[in-house]
Amino acid sequence: MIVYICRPCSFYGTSHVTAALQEARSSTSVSLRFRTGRGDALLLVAAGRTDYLLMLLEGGLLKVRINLGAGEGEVTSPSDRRLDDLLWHDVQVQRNNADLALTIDGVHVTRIELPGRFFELNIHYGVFVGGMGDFSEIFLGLLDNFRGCLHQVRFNEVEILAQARDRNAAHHVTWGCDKQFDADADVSMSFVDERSYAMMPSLLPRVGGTIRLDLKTSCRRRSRGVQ
Ligand SMILES: [Ca+2]
Repeated sequence: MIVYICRPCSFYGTSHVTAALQEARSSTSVSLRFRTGRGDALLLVAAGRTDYLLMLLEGGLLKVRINLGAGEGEVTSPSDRRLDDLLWHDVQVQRNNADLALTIDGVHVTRIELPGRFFELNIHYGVFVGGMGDFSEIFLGLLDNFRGCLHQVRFNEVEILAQARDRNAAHHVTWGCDKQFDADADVSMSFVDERSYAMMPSLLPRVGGTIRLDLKTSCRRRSRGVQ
């Protein structure tokens, strides 16, 4: 028996994890824990040629969209409880044939009945977590990659993160929940390579303005600075 050691995993908005998987089951069980400050992001997709199961954040709520081949069913977490608050949240999706239940933090349960007469979720391309990389066989809309921490991501019996770490199928992630996700406005910011940038939308009025900042660098080349 293979025993995977489960650790949280940090995603930075360009990260994703994959698990090659082919199966056709009439029941599905997905669970994960996440924390993020972003309200719109892809969490997980299990992709077949026409079937799929998609979990995403939209406006701070968690949505599950699933297509077993006869059209899409969708279930959303309670609208009075945003989940993009940087706290850990537990998500469980349990499907038996047409009956789908979404449970948030062990207490908030939402159920739907899925359409159709056949209830196998046919997965051909595998499971993608946090983003889809170059995968484009099915189009599920334009979805931002996840940014934050994920832990205990389980699709049926597969521990996705731990398996991906051992099989080199984790891209641009780090292991452990990065302390940058706990940083408040008083903590200084590191720009770690030439692609790093910070964006301040709508900060400056059209007539101009001033930005003040303290800078510490060992780089002697001139950067392009603020545009
Ligand atoms: Ca199917």
